[in-house]
Amino acid sequence: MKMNTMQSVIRIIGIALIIGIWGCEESLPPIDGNYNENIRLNQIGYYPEAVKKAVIVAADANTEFRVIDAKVMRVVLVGELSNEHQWDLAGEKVRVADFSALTTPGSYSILVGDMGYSYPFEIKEHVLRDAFLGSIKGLYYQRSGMALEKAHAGKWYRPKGHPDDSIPFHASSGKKEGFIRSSKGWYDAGDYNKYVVNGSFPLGQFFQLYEQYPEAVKDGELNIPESGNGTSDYMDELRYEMDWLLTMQDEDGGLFHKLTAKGFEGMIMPHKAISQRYIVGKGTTATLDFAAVAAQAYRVFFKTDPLYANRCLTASKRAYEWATMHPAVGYVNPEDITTGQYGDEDFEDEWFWANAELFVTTKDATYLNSLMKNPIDFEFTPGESWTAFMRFLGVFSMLQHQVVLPEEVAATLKRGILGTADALVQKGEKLDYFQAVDDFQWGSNSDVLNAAIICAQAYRLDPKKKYISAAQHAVNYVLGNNAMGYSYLTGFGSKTPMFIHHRQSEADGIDDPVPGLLAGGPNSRMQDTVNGVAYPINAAPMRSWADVEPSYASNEICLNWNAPLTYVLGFLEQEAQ
Ligand code: 9MR
Repeated sequence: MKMNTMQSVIRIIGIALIIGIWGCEESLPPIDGNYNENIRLNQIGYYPEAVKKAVIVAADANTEFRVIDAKVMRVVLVGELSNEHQWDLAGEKVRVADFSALTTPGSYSILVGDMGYSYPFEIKEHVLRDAFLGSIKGLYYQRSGMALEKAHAGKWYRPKGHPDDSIPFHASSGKKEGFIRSSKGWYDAGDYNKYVVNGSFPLGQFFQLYEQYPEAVKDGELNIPESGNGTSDYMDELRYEMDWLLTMQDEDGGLFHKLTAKGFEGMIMPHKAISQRYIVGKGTTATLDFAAVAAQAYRVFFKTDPLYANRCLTASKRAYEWATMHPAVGYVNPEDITTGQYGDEDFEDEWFWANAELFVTTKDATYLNSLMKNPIDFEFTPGESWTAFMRFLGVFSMLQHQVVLPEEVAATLKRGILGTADALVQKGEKLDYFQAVDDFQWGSNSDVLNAAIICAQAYRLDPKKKYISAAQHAVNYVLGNNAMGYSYLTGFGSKTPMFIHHRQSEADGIDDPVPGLLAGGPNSRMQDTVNGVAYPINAAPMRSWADVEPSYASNEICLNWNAPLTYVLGFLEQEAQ
């Protein structure tokens, strides 16, 4: 990633000349807090060697931009804006300010003609560290069955909600009577229910980061109740979810689909949301997703807690057995249940993921033979997420453990990922705001980031700058370089969502929403307009977003959206400087 010395020298001379031409005396308008929202950039900042491009909406031709060192109010770089582009996904006419040449650490703002200043940002190493840790701490705030103490939660402390220690079965579970204890776990999203499909899938993404970068988060870094216990705070947080998932396995090995109230609760605090909850449904997707993540759990917990790891692996194999006997049991909400369905009638991706993780963990060729029966689909399609992106998780795990793979399988996987990543890089070069998604659906921010994960894996296979830049552009997009001009991560950036669809944030009487949660993002389907949500008029796909609490289709938060953000931020913190 380092520039060669000659390039650096030329760059420094260039910047010195520019500053010389502009002179230090030129008086700059004060930065008085009136930032111009039409100058879009990553509101947190950039690594020194990163490609850095701000996007300026509706700027005049021949306008210059200047990067100002905000501490000493001095121009450090002057550049020309690009020609104007008509960006249809964003519905905007834009010019680009490329300030990649600026590599000196500092606090900056961009001044464009007479438009004024951009939001402030930093250039430094580890610039994304706080956002990375924040995105994990967001999970702590989602913990069910536990009071959040002031010492860890700050002003967002709250009483314990949803002990879930005695939950009756709904008829759809196949059980006629009885109760189970199904405590712990994270709330899925803005609602308080717990879903096995969307517990397992994001947990798999979180585990992936740990397997690849076990040192990414150390003990004591997150200020959670387990801090100081000698194991990574990250793994402590993830175990809180794994513990719950284990409770959702039936005696015969199958997984119940979800733990839920019959309908969504009102916008009230967890401890006040006391509607009766039930164990609902049982099916193949939940069972296979669990089998996959529990096999992964064996690998990531083995060093610190072999007993727990073994328990996870046994549970994984039992789940897999159940799925073998029940290979295609779908899930549809029963008539009296209206909460998240997470239904999927295509079981192939789930089979693939379970086979891949079990093979990597056990090295039993039966799993590998089973997954190699069908050609592997390497195409990335926006909107797959919890329905299909898990096959990529299987591929990533296999590539991570290439030594256990036959050579030709490893070669196929490598070719597949590099091919997809190359296509995504190319898309990102052409598409609005340099990201790779051209269809903005429910949870689009996670699509942008899932595409980035593929590029991150490509980088791990073949460390070319284009792959890491693609991942960085995706992060820049969610942190402010986008058509809404918002950093979509609550509490991180200058302009962040204030009215996420999140029951605690709505009900706690605190102005700031719970931090570290990623809003779903623009959703061109706008399913919630039926409930009166108003989107920007004639919203282009990338502007189909509204920072209003009722907008569950664009402004909710969700585990499977935080997960790829954590992964990509963690990856960049380890690999990019
Ligand atoms: O992310 C889910 C999206 O793909 C679906 O289209 C949508 C409607 O079924 O549900 C989304 O998931 C929600 C889940 O059903 C309930 N908890 C909140 C989730 C995020 O909005």
